[in-house]
Amino acid sequence: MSRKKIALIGGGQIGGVLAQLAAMRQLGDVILFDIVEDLPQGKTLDIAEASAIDKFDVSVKGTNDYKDISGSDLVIITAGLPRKPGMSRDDLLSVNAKIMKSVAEGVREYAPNAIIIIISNPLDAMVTLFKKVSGFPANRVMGQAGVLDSSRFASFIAWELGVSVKDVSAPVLGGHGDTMVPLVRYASVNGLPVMELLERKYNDAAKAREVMTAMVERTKQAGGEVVKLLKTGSAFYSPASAAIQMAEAILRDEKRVLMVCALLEGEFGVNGYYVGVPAILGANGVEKVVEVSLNAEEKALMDNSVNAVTTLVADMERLGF
Ligand code: TXD
Repeated sequence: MSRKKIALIGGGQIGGVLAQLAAMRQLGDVILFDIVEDLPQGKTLDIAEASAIDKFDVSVKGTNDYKDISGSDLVIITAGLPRKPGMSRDDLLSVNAKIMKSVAEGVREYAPNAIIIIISNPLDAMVTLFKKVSGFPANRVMGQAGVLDSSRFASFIAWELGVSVKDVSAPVLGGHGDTMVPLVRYASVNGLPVMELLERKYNDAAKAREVMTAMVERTKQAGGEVVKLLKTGSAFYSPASAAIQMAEAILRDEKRVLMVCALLEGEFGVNGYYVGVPAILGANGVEKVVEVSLNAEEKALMDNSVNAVTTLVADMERLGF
């Protein structure tokens, strides 16, 4: 079996960590693209020079030329500006849309058969735009947000309950913004409902609800919490880990059920919009959106989040994209 090829578009904070993780997990040969001269070449040289220590023999190279992404099986896109303190993800819309359009044109020309994972913000709009400009089928164009948002929610639950985070599963659906929907009812510690464990811990249902509400709010604001601490730029280790989990599921055809920003065509009552939902990821990309029932309260939260996505997409269209 020949080695897979992974192109990373954007060689900034997330792009650099992606390159290192992809190499260390030997997912395939890595090509890191950026418009800044020498930056991707410098980062990849640095990473490759650790290959004797970390024992990987995939190649890791940098480029400023789209030609070098030819033949890629998978493309992960982080090109675009990150948030500064006080900015919302949506504030990045016009500048990042312009960048995403040029990236989609480059990828369409040189990697027409690749599966695409988009990370750039505002996520739901950037995925929509890439799909539109590239004309790629929906199964090959997706966004990363839910894996990270769910990991953040799971981390807070594990820390609160004093249990291994390996046992916590805590899905977050919806758009990648303040309206995201952490699904409390489906959060579990190895199948055991988190709410019940919290109620037993505090022996007080009201207190348990209060603690859960605080964790839900922290999850929604988790990106901003990191932005505020870093002062320049946004989270980059965890978004890279999240996208690598998706990449691995695809490249190794794992059929994992992960939270993915996928095009909905009727599922969850939504048609024609990219929204975060559970989906099976395998060799064909998004192989199936997995539907689960939502109760009235969850459905209202999901509708609210979908509304935020449709408004964002309308704003982008008004800007001429
Ligand atoms: O979970 C998620 N989806 C996210 C998304 C979590 C955190 C941050 N998220 C977003 O990812 C963030 O808001 C940004 O829009 C992207 C990338 O974040 P990163 O922290 O990596 O930003 P950097 O370090 O500024 O890197 C962006 C790189 C930088 O090197 C630019 O030179 C490059 O993008 N860039 C381009 N590359 C290719 N082509 C073009 N046109 C281009 N323009 C800038």
